[in-house]
Amino acid sequence: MNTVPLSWKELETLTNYQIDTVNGPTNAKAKLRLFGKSESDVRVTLYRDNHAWCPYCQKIWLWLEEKQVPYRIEKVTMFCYGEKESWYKRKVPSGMLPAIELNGRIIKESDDILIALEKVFGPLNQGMKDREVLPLRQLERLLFRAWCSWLCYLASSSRQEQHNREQFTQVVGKVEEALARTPGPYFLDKFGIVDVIFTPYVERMNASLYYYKGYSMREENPRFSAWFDAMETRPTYRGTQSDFHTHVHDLPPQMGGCWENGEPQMLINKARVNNGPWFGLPDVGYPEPENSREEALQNTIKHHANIIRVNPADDKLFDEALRCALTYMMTGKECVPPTGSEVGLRYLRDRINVPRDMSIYAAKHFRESLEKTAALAGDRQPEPIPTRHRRDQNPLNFAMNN
Ligand SMILES: N[C@@H](CCC(=O)N[C@@H](CS)C(=O)NCC(=O)O)C(=O)O
Repeated sequence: MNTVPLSWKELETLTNYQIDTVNGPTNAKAKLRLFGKSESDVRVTLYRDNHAWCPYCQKIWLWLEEKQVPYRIEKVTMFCYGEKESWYKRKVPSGMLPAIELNGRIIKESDDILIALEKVFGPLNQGMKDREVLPLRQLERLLFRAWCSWLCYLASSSRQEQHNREQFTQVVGKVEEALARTPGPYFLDKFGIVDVIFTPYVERMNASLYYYKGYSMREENPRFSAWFDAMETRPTYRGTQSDFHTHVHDLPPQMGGCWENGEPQMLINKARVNNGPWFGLPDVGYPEPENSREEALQNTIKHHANIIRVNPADDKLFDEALRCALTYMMTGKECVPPTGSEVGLRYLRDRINVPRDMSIYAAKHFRESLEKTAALAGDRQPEPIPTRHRRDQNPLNFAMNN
């Protein structure tokens, strides 16, 4: 039976999702993090990108969260989705991220930032220059380079593609050996700096190789799998963690291109990441929190005016279609959206950003509801997501009505 979409007021009564962005768990929305301390204790400002796409920023973010150092966050635009703020260029002329201001001094380059932070706040269990840490830092760069060689260059033949794959999996083998050297799931005896250093790119490798190469790093490597599981027990990591859909579409403009290999498994994985079902993908392994639908609803209600304004569909039509999708998400009752609204619903499905907009399970529910509701109207798809830039995600469009 078809259901009438709930009004915005009615939808509001279905969620009381709230988080304390300042003292609560790690989250992408915070502009200030205090961990129960006072604002006068803040000595650090982290400059990171608006969308939480920058891997080097994630490294610093995770470190500060793990150490519970009070800090401020200033968000800056990346070149691939908009124009760099002139106030930031005055501080950091290259515009590169991340940077920190520590006791009034600007520090750039993520490794130098970590070394400077360690000097003031102490190491995160192990120091950047420890004897055990240095070779693992080098191994992380080796893995990074093997990943880039496979993903970001067009293979001239299937033999070349196979060679690039083998080079990558050989380095993965070395990382598996390194993980096997300690009894626990982390790189060293306990969680520490090495895990933080590996996190951003391993997360991006897991997503991109699944989608562009049909290779599931997390599922095919037992030590990596255990490491991911262990990382996901940490609320700090969960707060910074992204999903496959976000990464596979944020990486191409940042990396200068990602090349599909066209193999059967790759095509299956690609269709699944783009069109769902999103539950069960190896981008997350911890059990779903009970309130993930409420989180998706709360964050959508908060920004609905902007979400409707930037959508290519007519505002009135899309307002109703969006409420249909949210009604379905919260009640489980199908709600047929207006004719012609499926493109707008899928446009939004493709632009939910994890963790910027909501956490991973909230996004899965929201994507599923948008797709399921769109399918009731038709099968037309929006224009493909751009790969050379992501100016469709320019934060200026969202700032206008806030
Ligand atoms: N070696 C630098 C690399 C930083 C880097 O490549 N940052 C990229 C983002 S991930 C950047 O700021 N690019 C300019 C932009 O995208 O606006 C570090 O470790 O901090």
